[in-house]
Amino acid sequence: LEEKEILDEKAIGRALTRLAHEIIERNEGVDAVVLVGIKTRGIYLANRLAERIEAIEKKKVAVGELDITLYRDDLKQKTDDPKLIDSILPVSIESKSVILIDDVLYTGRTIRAAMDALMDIGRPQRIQLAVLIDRGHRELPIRPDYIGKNVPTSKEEEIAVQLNEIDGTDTVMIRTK
Ligand code: 3GP
Ligand code: 5GP
Ligand code: MG
Repeated sequence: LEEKEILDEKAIGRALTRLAHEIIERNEGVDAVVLVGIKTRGIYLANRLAERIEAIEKKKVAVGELDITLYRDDLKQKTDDPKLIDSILPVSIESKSVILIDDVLYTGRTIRAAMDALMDIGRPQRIQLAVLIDRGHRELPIRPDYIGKNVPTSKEEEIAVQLNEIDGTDTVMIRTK
């Protein structure tokens, strides 16, 4: 097992600060923006982005969360089909710019399920995607609008994201299994 750090605490902080500025610029402010974090670590990233955006714009930004899980209703079924299991959205997403936030983007299947769920909940004006790490290997035509860092990986490698809120440390590592 081999492990290499690709982002330390400072680098994660700088990436999030840049993403906050990019989100504000691309949306001409944040009046119609709702940040939606995906399951565990995407939610902490969404909260951190909201803090930064609020510090820059002096305005509150709504943060929601989606819990999407790999769902297998048939063990013989080989394909992983992620489904929404829970959502907490504090405001209506009707006509809003919803920004989905996840720690790692891989096949894109989780994001597809997240978009499906949002469309069932309301009719956002647009959906954008922000990820801390894009590790490649997309299986769907999905690309992020905001990227912390592009990390080309092999399928045997894994990105380990650790965040202070749950892991007690801020680091992103690449691991060879
Ligand atoms: P997260 O809270 O950082 O999102 O699925 C449980 C956790 O394992 C999630 O952590 C998920 O992102 C992480 N994980 C790490 N590597 C992989 C992977 O290769 N595939 C999937 N589906 N989840 C992974
Ligand atoms: P997807 O393949 O649908 O893009 O990714 C599935 C889920 O697993 C997403 O929530 C994504 O963040 C996570 N994921 C995929 N690959 C990795 C990885 O290498 N490291 C981590 N930490 N999460 C991953
Ligand atoms: Mg994730």
